[in-house]
Amino acid sequence: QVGTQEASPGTPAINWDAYPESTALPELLKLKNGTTVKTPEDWMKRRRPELQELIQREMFGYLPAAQPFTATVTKMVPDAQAGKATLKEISLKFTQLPPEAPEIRLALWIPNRHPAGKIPVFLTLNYCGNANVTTDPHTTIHTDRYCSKKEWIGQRGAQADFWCVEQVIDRGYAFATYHESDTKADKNEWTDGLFPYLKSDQVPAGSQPATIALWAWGLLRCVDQLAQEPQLDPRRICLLGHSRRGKTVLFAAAMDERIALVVPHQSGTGGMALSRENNQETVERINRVFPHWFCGEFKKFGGNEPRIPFDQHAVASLVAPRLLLDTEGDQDAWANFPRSLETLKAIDPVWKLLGKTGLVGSGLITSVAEIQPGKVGELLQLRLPEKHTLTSEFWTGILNYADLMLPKSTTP
Ligand code: GTR
Repeated sequence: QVGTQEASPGTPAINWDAYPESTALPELLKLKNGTTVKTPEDWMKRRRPELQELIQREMFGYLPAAQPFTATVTKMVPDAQAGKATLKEISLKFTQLPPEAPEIRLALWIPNRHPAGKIPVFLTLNYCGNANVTTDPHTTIHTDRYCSKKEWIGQRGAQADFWCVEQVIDRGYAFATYHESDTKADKNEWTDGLFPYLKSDQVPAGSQPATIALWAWGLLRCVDQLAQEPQLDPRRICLLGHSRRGKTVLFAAAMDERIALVVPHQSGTGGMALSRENNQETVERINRVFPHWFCGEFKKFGGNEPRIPFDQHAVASLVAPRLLLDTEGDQDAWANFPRSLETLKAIDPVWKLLGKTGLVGSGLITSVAEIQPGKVGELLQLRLPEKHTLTSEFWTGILNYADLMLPKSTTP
């Protein structure tokens, strides 16, 4: 089974010749065969697929193929959020998987008042159930899925101050979310969720999709649905996740070009922070404490970071030429915001190659007021005086950035 100690490839099988040591970051703009990447086409058609293959095989496991589903609206409330939004609860049931395979329960709030045209949407992955994200009394409470924080199971609005759904709605954005345990519980067990149905005999044990890949897969199925929603703008689908879920949204956006803006909030090791010279959470520790997040192959790099044939800059580079807003708290050292800023610097040449601005100046701003036309590019770190959490002030920055940088609305 992937993610267990047995799944780890183990030292004897590792041919370290295939993983030459380098403390410098592996080059992004060079193909495996040594050819320099010179054109946008070289990047998009040749280098990007190479890196996608590498990060899946060695770190996240292979993202399973999309699955067809039927989308059933299980609840529709036109005056949710005190009349400000229409709540749509949609069950995604996978038609080619056995009937006992769990469905994904997507909750979607669409603002009732918004500027003319199609509506942009923020999609998020939640920790303990859709009813947690808002105090809105209409959201269905589910208690049948795993959450390590037991007191939050079924607790309406437990994370309302964190998700700020009303603020998002007031700004004319839709808000969508699903509970991670629909696809995979956050623990080192592999019998629940969708893993039993999505693992593949074609994939080696050490590269089976691990938890983060399964969560990302679920988000991408939600994107399948959101892109079909007649009121929503498929060109303005934004993804936000916090911490382990920040790692997840970064991977999802790396794999799927439909994501216009990704916000890996305080994503740390395995997310925006480089693994090399990471003086906070090491690869050894993350693999030991959370053996189920990354695939078996990734275990061999614990204590061997210079052997990783890529680094997190390779994951983040796959978002090019789209928008990547790295939000950090300056009291959240564990997430390693300096090494995340290094990632932004390392990937900037890719945006420039694709004809984009990339970073403006150092790429770091420390207040929301600095989000102004011409002052920020597609790559930005917004670092606020905060701990390891999401706040209304972060949302203000995220929404201001989205207003400024997303493509303009398409008319319906
Ligand atoms: C920590 C873990 C981090 C981060 C965090 C979280 O314990 O070391 O990588 O993911 O959990 O998800 O809040």
